[in-house]
Amino acid sequence: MVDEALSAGAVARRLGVAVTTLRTWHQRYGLGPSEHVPGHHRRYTPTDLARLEIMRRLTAEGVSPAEAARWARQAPDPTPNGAVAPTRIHPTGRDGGGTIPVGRAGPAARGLARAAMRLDAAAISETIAHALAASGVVATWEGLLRPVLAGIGERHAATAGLIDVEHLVSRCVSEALAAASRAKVPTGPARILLSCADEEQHTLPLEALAAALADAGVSYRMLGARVPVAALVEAVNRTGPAAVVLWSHTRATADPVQLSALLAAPRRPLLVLAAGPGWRADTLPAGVVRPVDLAEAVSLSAAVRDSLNQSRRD
Ligand code: B12
Repeated sequence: MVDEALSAGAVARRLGVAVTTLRTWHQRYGLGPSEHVPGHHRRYTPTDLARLEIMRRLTAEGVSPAEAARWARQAPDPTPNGAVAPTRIHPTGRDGGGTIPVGRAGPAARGLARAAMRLDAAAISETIAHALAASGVVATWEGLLRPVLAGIGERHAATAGLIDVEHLVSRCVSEALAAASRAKVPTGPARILLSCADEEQHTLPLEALAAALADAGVSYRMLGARVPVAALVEAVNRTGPAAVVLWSHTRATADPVQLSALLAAPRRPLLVLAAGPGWRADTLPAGVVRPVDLAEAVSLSAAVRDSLNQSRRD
């Protein structure tokens, strides 16, 4: 039993609720961890988890917490012989009437998707912050944020709904990535310029890149969303970056003229990266590089920064 018992943080992530919510359910309604190993914090058993899943589902459907707790406590033990309780719940009712598909992503992504459907900002933020601290930016982006963002996009495309979910999750992701960037501000001149293409509002991938660069000790300057080409060229001429990463998420914002303008700038950067699914490989001007993913964008940026520093030393 001890092997299957979970910490409060692990249970919160599986259920997609905040740890503070678990604490309240424990203190007010007696739905706490029952496994006690001397010298350790109490742990949640599969039976505790199953009761909490009932609590989460009923409160999400609008049942009062006191009433939901009564049902949860009375529920027959669903895990005879210590079998692990199922953790996959298909939200209904107040959860928004559906799920966000996350493919083969792990339990944290499923927890994040559930929290997103409930518009539970505290749980969303806590899940992301925990993943960033435990696994770093690149792994959190690929294993947690990307699957959930892509799932939201998929559901939105199929139903035209979930705009509230998309906005709330975007905001929580931005805040968490900004906090991660602030926690590790690199020293040295900012040699990498990050910018969205003109009229491009999808900034999250660039924000992930910023946080990953901070993690890797690479200084950058971030211009953010919707940068007109004249302003971009002006920024290049004023700051002389070694690399420019220009993000386009959709065909509508992927005008290759923006890339040509960078290549023609008086202080032409050593490297121009056309990042994002908007760009079409066959329309890119010669000399522009297209990264395949976040990790490659980070390593190309770090490499060009290093080669510039090296040539300045020689
Ligand atoms: C969040 C979101 C928004 C938020 C953005 C908030 C923000 N601050 O970024 C808001 C609400 C603003 C928004 C607005 C719109 N959106 Co939107 N949005 C999304 C959503 C759900 C996630 C975007 C994201 O961050 N994706 C990140 C990952 C999941 O994308 P990816 O393509 O898999 O990325 C991989 C590659 O690009 C590759 N890669 C290659 N090089 C590099 C380099 C780096 C650094 C990185 C990180 C990755 C990378 O690796 C990535 C994975 O890491 C997507 C769904 C989706 N699938 O992307 C829709 C989506 C992109 N949006 C869409 C649309 C239509 C819009 C709007 C036009 C809606 C409207 N009618 O107003 C506007 C566009 C406004 C504009 N002009 O830009 C469509 C685009 C369809 C299309 N192909 O043209 C999508 C696909 C949703 C859908 N299925 O309909 N959106």
